[in-house]
Amino acid sequence: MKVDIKGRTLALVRGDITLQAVDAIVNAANAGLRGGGGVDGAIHRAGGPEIMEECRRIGGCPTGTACVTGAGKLRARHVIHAVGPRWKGGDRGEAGLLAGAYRSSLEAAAKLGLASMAFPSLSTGAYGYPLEQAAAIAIATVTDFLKGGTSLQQVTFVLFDQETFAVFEQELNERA
Ligand code: AR6
Repeated sequence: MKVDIKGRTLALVRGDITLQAVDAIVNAANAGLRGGGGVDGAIHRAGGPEIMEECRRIGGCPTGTACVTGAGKLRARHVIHAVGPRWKGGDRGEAGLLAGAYRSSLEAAAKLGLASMAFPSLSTGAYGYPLEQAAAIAIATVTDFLKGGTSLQQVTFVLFDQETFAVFEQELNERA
């Protein structure tokens, strides 16, 4: 599924983000940039050890922000490590932190002058963020950013499972 936002494309696909041929893929990282399971594990496995070496040099990245490394053996040129919040019930600033993780990633890509990037669904796996609420924040934050004018020509959400894809699709249909 694709929608046009002021001449830019917002796309949703089902798949594995490590296989995407885009300028940058976004990782669902932790604040220590220590690696882990889910998307993070898949990216470090597929990209090889150089990405972790760079993460260790950076040392960490606060929740609600994003940090950039190279992409090792991946097809992408950069990995943007976005740190979404762990869900703690919704009254601990989670919504602002999740929007911040998406916005910081978009800003980092624009600062590098990139044309294309791909996001997974941040925080909705191990971090337990309710899927409908997270999808609404993800779609709203990316849509607002693309409306503002940027080097980015295409942003793709690469969603791993059918349920996540369906919820993002419904959210985008409601906003389109
Ligand atoms: N491509 C795209 N999406 C994927 C892939 C993949 N290869 N693998 C999993 N997903 P999660 P979080 C989906 O847990 O909730 C890690 O240990 C997955 O189905 O990866 O932000 C980190 O180190 C789900 O929809 O990220 C952190 O400690 C979504 O990606 C912590 O987990 C996010 O799930 C971050 O947790």
